[in-house]
Amino acid sequence: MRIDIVTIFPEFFRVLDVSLLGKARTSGLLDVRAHDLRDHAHDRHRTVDDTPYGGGAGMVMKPEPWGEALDGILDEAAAAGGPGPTLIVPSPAGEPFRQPIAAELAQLDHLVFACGRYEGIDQRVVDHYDERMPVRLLSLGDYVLNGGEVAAMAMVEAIGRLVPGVVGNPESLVEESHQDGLLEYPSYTKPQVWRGLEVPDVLRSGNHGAVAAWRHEQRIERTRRVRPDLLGDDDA
Ligand code: JCK
Repeated sequence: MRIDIVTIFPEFFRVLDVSLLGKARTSGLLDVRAHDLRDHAHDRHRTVDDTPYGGGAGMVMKPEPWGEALDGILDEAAAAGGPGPTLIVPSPAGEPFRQPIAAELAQLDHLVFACGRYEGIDQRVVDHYDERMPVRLLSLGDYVLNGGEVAAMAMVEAIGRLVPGVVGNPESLVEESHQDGLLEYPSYTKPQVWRGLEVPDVLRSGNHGAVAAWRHEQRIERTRRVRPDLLGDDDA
């Protein structure tokens, strides 16, 4: 999978070299490239923002550098042949990014992330590229970030680990795909007693049925406590 990221902070994405995805990158399974939007701003100060039409606080990202940067990526993809890319725009106004979307995007050959800053990107950039390629506005969650970079990083990690061969243990992915919308059970390893806290006896009983039942019970109890919405038990 090829992933292009357009941002005013390309160095931010160097952290991907040291994460889980590092090996997949060097082996060529994942080809992630960050591009500096300012390379496509041609005034002396490499300006990428301007004041909002209609007034209001803050600045908005100008469309021209985005047009030049994204056209460059689209032209290169077209020259290489193969399926065209999908554009992902992290946005507080986007559709919630959840596991089924990660799984869907992991099937694609080429993703492009447009990371905004300030109050976001001129809407015409989304409207224009929506006519040329699939475009997804996605939100990491219901809180406000300073820009799209942290959201893009989380999405790249969630999508990248679902690309076949990227995660070391495919059994973990199979187990995940059979998940039923409950939270996980708590995990324990050695030592048996740590700072006076014991591993639950049932986990050392050797009784696989009892272990499975206990874990299921724990999952339901945890979910009821912190995520009643997942059980349809919330009052939302
Ligand atoms: C992309 C710029 C900063 C901050 C104004 C008025 C709500 C607009 C995101 N889950 C997520 N939270 N935030 C983002 C995100 C934030 C971004 C950009 C993604 C580009 N910013 C910003 C405040 C406002 N708002 C009411 C926000 C933009 C994702 N994904």
